[in-house]
Amino acid sequence: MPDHKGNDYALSMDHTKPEDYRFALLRQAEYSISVTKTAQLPADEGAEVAIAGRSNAGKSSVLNRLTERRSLARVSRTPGRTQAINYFTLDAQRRLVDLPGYGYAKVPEALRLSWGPLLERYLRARGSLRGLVIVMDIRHPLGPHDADLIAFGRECGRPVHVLLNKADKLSRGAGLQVLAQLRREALLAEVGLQLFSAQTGLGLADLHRQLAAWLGEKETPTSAGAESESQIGEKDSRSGQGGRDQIETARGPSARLE
Ligand SMILES: Nc1nc2c(ncn2[C@@H]2O[C@H](COP(=O)(O)OP(=O)(O)O)[C@@H](O)[C@H]2O)c(=O)[nH]1
Ligand SMILES: [Mg+2]
Repeated sequence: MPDHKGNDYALSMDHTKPEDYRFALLRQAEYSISVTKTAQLPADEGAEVAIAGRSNAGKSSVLNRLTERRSLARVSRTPGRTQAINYFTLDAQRRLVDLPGYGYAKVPEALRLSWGPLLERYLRARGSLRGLVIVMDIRHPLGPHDADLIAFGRECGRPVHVLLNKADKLSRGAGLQVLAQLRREALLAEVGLQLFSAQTGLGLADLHRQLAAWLGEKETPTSAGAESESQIGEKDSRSGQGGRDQIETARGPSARLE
């Protein structure tokens, strides 16, 4: 995480289209447990959302931004926990789940092989898993590991929401171009896709809305006509919310996803 003053994200947000929705529950996040074996998983009840991404895409920074809790990233960096499934409790029934980073060359093959099956079983069988957030660096989007995870997640029937993180590194036009290009990928036909910046907070309201939808908060509708700054694709229907004009509900035949 680059240095931030405690409150500067509000200043760096785009005020031309105020998008200040926050799912307050996320601020309750507290580290609870690191899991390396299926048997250690918390009781499979309530609801949880998992976040994944290639190492260095900014997963820890996204978690920090999302929860406004810097200590969460520190937990994920603790040796031994980087290859674990890290749980963060939101309340008695809801959790955020930090999945191991992938595509990181320094991870020994033996480790990779040992957490692969855990991750696979988790994605296949976890009843309380409501959705998967996948963090990508917008400058290197949809690498082979990302594609594998999305394909596998979809195969398991998991809703997927992709963050094109570090959008601050590109001009707005260039960012939108990447978004439009990815929108045409068959693999992403039923996947939510948005620009994001853990550094500036771009797209944060959209991400909060997605998590609120998955984790079960009744959202108060935003003002009619408010448009999403970062999002043109969305898997789940979000009726009754602002920003619909910008949201193209992609519901192609699921047969397109093998
Ligand atoms: N410019 C910019 N840098 C970012 C952003 N998100 C993360 N980074 C930087 O990318 C690097 C990796 O971030 P980190 O959160 O540790 O990635 P992780 O390995 O996926 O957990 C760090 O140097 C971060 O400061 C972002 O939105 N914009
Ligand atoms: Mg990290």
